[in-house]
Amino acid sequence: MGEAKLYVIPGSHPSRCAMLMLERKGIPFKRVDLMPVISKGVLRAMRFPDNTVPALKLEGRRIQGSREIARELERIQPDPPLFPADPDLGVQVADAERWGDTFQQKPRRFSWWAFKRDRAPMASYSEGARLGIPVGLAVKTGGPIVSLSARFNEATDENVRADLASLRRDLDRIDQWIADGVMAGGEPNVADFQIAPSVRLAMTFDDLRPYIEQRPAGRLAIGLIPDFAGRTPPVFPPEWLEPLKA
Ligand SMILES: N[C@@H](CCC(=O)N[C@@H](CS)C(=O)NCC(=O)O)C(=O)O
Repeated sequence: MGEAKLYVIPGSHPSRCAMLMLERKGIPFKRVDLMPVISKGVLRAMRFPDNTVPALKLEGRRIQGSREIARELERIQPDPPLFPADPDLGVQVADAERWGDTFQQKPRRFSWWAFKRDRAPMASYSEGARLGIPVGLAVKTGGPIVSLSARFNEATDENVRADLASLRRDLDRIDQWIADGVMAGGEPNVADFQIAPSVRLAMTFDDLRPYIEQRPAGRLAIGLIPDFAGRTPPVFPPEWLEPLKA
């Protein structure tokens, strides 16, 4: 097997999902760190079909998207499995994974909304990354990247406030999957790997961590990813956090 190459953006939660799955499968890979926005051009130039990370080059094939990568890894290296053998559980896990793919958008929007207000915390998400330029410089000159990313991801006040208002329900749903053994049921599965990085990214927000860390969802995220880089000090208007308190 030629060396796998995984293209990521520092702090990107689906990128972390792909890294976790490659590690779980014991497939060695080289991580290539890209800057947001610039990543799009690089991936196109590399002849990937789409312009998002994670993007994986594996045995000459180009696989893009965390869910596609999960399936390809399972195909080439069935052990240890990412998908449960039991068909009923398999359906539930696949449903949770699909939901997790859309849930990704919330912590993504939180990040871009926050960086639009203050770029300084961005540096902490790039700890250990190799971007080709010093992280401090990337952050200093990163205004246009942040504006564009906030726009691409519709990180508006209205959307972020709504995302926060529904976050408690999302966490309840994840906790229920954990209670039902769909997630966190022993060997980590594809739903764990898909959802935990999103929860973990949300936990890098000082505003959100207290509402997540004591929950089963929070414990799962910390357990699978103890070392997620990044921290954002309080940033959301307090009234936007009210629904989390109820
Ligand atoms: N649902 C896709 C989402 C991929 C995605 O949107 N990735 C973001 C980073 S988290 C990206 O590449 N954004 C482009 C950019 O920031 O310029 C997956 O799971 O792979």
